[in-house]
Amino acid sequence: MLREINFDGIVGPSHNYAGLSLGNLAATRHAGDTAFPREAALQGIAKMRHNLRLGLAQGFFLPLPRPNRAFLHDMCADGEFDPALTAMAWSASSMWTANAATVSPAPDTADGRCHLTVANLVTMPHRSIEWPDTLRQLRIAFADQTHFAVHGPVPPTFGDEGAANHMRMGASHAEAGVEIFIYGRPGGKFPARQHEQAFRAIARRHGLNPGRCIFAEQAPEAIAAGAFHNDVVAVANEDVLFCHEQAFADKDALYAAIREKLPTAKIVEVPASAVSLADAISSYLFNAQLVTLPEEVQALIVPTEAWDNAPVRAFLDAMVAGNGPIRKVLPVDVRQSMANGGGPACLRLRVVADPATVDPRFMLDEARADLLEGVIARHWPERISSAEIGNEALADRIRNAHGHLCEAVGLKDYG
Ligand code: SUG
Repeated sequence: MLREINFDGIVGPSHNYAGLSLGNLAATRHAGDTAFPREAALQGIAKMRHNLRLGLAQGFFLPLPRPNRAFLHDMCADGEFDPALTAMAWSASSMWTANAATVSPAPDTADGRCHLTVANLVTMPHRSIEWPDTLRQLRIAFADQTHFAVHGPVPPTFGDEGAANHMRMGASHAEAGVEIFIYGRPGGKFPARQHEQAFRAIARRHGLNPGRCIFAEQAPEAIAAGAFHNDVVAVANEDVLFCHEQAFADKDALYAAIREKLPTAKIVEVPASAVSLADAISSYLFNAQLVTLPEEVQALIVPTEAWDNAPVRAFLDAMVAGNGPIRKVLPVDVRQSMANGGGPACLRLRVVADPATVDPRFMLDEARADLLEGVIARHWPERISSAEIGNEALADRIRNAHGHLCEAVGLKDYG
């Protein structure tokens, strides 16, 4: 049976705050802070357990091998210490699996398979080095070619950040959906990471029906305010779109296109008068997981930062008290990831598929959550300060921790 499976990225043992992402205000603000990789990874497992207990299907992806020695070698920087390049090679940024790939589930595609295109992430150097290892992992997890087609990246001239800028709406997950691709236009205060042509290429290679695709521009003011991905200002699930009033360049045209293709669509727009763009971005209200619970109601899984923000809380209380399509709000604590600009939605990649067709080593249940927790508690560094980035003994410890995790889940060769 087709279900939505959320694949969360396990926070890697090299998690640190290096301030690598221009336009990502949280990451910039926390540059140089001491990070707590063990706590970060345990927060991630707790979020997965939380969602598992709601009756949702949960999978995970492994952290990528770090430090990335091949990158330092390619940059001829393996002989001498270069702080900027070393920080890139050490980044644990693959935890944000919403940027791993763009996913078009089987009901939407011409050949009836679920198509995944790994994101090239070219705009940020530390993220541009993720895709080869991510692709290797996707090809293991979704190796069943009768159900999945896993594609390499689109050419790097066209920046692609994957599912973080992609929304899918439909009557239910298992029915043909409307795929909505949000891109940015360059020339603003901060980089527009998602290029329109990258998404148009993905829609073609996934075999989508052009009549069921929408391409729309993200509001330049949203990018300038710190919404470096669309999932910082909007999230969709089945027939519900939850978004900020200032998320899109031409919201009326977008809403009309959605309603034309999906007449039952419900759009929950948060006005700037209730929650300013600045509050939306600092609280990550929209970087939430909007999910359909087994009892068929929709719930919004928000970061605790959203719950603690007064105007956001007032909006959420009124929303739940009203008769809207989002019936529950459930806060989760992912503070270590949040400080790098990664909320609950950044940490997961949604794949609509039959869980039985996915390599079982990537699926989570309570026993495997225990296993992951045990490895993390034993091997993840407790803290990493900025002065320690590049330390050889710590690098060995990180590689060793990664090796233990791969071995524990039966993916020893993914080292
Ligand atoms: O690409 N942060 C990530 C956060 C990604 C969030 N993902 C989504 N919105 N889907 C980024 O900006 C910061 C790393 C550092 O500075 O150390 C970082 O890469």
